[in-house]
Amino acid sequence: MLQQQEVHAAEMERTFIAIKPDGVQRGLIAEIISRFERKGFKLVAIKLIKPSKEFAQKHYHDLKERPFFNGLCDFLSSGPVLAMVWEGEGVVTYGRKLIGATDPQKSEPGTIRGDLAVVVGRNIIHGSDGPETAKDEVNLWFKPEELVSYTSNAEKWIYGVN
Ligand code: IDP
Ligand code: MG
Repeated sequence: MLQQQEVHAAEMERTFIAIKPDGVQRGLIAEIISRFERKGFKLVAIKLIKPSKEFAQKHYHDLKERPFFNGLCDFLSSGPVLAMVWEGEGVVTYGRKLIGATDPQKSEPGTIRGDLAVVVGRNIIHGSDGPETAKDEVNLWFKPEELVSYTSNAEKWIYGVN
């Protein structure tokens, strides 16, 4: 029989979240991190990097046939990106909800893109779109030793597990 705490640990998911150069340049780092933190998700990795164009092309490889691919990769590699891994129950799906629709014109108010962005080409944040993509993106952006496993004191209050 799994103990309640082991079940809890097994349910933990991780997702890759990045604040793109426009979000960093506009001073929105604290605002965006705060939304994930206040929800109850746990930060397990973070770094500020300027990815190369080749790296950006790898990250967005599934979009390589799209007309905006080249501009998108130029943009991602143009400035600092704040790369993060967040952990929590349902964090992949709910992270996307916090972020809002790809086009900020269609994002609901209350979402990050809905509140803080206006056009699709400058929508300030990236979030993995599913559990498999999340694993691939975490592995692409981070080495295993950059991921920090720890118990947060708040967890028993967030999940109701003793
Ligand atoms: P997502 O970021 O919501 O997952 P994707 O379809 O994966 O959206 O597209 C990746 C990124 O490509 C978007 O966040 C946006 O910055 C950019 N993008 C998507 N569609 C367009 C477009 O029609 N024009 C310009 N840029 C786009
Ligand atoms: Mg996507």
